[in-house]
Amino acid sequence: MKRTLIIMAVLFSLTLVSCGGAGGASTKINVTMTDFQFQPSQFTVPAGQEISFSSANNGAVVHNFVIMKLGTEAGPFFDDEDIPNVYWEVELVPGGSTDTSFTAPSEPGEYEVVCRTEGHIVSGMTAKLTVVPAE
Ligand SMILES: [Cu+2]
Repeated sequence: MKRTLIIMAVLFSLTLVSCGGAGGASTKINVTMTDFQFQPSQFTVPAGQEISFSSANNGAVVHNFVIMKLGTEAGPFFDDEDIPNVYWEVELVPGGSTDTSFTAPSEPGEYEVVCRTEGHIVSGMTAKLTVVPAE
């Protein structure tokens, strides 16, 4: 019972946060990967919607766009224990690009995005996906 209340309080505060700056929700993500950055590194999408995802790897090594599940983070290094916490991911070889899509998480909140290639998180290859309630 107590736990339920805490979860509800967290969800409520997340709702307040997203109402504060929810202006730019989009069903399109267009991101460039370089060594070692996502550009841009902040995305806002509506919950549960189909999101078209376009990306190019302009770097010299393999990069990934990995969305972690709500409430999980990969930490400084992505390892085996992080695999069950992956919500969605795509991998691009150097010079590669993709046009694909995924379904946005149904739960509003802030989701961590990382590149799982070894050493890239500590090199700064992280981003934030904000999921806001669909209208
Ligand atoms: Cu990377």
